[in-house]
Amino acid sequence: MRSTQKDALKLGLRSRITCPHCWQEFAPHEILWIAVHPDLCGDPVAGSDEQLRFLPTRFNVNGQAIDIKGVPCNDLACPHCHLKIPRALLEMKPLLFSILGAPGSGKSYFLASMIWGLRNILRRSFHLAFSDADPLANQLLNDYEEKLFLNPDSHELVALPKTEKEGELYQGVSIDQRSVWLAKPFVFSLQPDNNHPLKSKSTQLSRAVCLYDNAGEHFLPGGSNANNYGTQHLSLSQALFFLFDPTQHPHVRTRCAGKTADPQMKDRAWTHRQDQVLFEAASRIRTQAGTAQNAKYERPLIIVVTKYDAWCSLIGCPPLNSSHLMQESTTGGFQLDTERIQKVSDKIRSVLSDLTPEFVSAAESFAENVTYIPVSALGSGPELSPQGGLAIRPSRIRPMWTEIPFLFGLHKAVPHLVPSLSSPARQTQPGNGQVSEQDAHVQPQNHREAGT
Ligand SMILES: Nc1nc2c(ncn2[C@@H]2O[C@H](COP(=O)(O)OP(=O)(O)OP(=O)(O)O)[C@@H](O)[C@H]2O)c(=O)[nH]1
Ligand SMILES: [Mg+2]
Repeated sequence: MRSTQKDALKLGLRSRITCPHCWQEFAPHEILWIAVHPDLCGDPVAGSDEQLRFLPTRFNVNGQAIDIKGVPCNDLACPHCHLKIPRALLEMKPLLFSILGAPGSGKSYFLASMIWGLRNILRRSFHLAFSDADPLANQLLNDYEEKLFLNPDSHELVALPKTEKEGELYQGVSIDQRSVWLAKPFVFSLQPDNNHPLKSKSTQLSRAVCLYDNAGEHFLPGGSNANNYGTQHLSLSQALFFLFDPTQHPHVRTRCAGKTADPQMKDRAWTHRQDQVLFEAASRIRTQAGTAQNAKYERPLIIVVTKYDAWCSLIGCPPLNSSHLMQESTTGGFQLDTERIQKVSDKIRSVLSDLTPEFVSAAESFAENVTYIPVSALGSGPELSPQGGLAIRPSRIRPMWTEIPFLFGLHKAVPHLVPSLSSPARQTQPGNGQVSEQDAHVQPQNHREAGT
């Protein structure tokens, strides 16, 4: 049986596979298949609306398992939670980045804008092929991208829905006779393309990138319980992207008063204690990882400072241009200017230390390596829609630096995929941590900066 299953799945299988839903590890021969015949509807773990999962005994010549009604199957499932496993995870190492933050901090818009930008910039600048590992499973995120970036009615107001607890982005399964909720992963395959200098090392360097869009309420103190595993990815993540939204802070709102028309800075303000959200995440990570409550987190903590368009007056409003952080290398492809990212981080840190000191101390008491990266998923503020919510006109969207946290995290996790700039001949930038002239390049109207 073992060899049959292994033969059927073929090609460079990993010896252990990690499920992107429940994060359990298992061997390839344990993987289940999803039955296709309509009579085989109902699975004791995945649910009564789901097709049966089974351990096959018969395969056809194409390596497809045959269900008990004789129909060849294509899809695979985790032996623990019975949820569908994209095949990329059988062949590539998983790379998980957790996106966390308070409700309304901009997670869903950031994720959509980041993925849209990465689809272009990774191939064009780093010779990396980046694609949906399972387009059906990524459908919701693709819909978000289409709404914002490919909308035929680009002058109409649109909005992404608030992520609901136990809504579309979660899946209920029955494990050990208990109903539990798991976060739905978005999985992408990332691999060197034919022009990448390390194409021959593709097997070692390729990654199955897993991302999640949780509801902010799940990160609030008390927001997770024994039946909700939705935030368990935190302790497995190779880097944490904590979305800090300055518009939620009363001091920032006071300082920016009169300098922005964003309704979130006035009557539509959200106010969550984001330092408490970070403390809560820190405590969950330590508990899940079994480390002491005072142990420092050693992986990168990237504070993604969202809605830059709304608070940029605090640093003189230089627009952020991703292409200025890439420099062409002599060996082909581009290198990421991590030095300049660090300088911008220093600048943002000093502004936040002044206005939101409790948050900076929360971040730095938790993690060893903290980097502050400003982004704007929209590039301009939303407006009040006639229905009373906040909405944006796609024609006004100009993302700023939304790919940079991912590129920076990827550089830290797999340096060969996104190398950093190390040329001594490079012009030095001002050492005072200010956003430089080049970062402050003004984009012409109606021109989306390459890669965003
Ligand atoms: N000014 C400005 N507003 C933004 C930006 N990105 C998102 N927003 C606004 O922030 C609000 C919340 O954004 P979401 O992405 O839904 O926030 P979230 O963190 O996913 O919230 P939950 O799903 O409730 O956890 C929306 O009304 C957006 O219009 C941005 O780049 N600039
Ligand atoms: Mg959301």
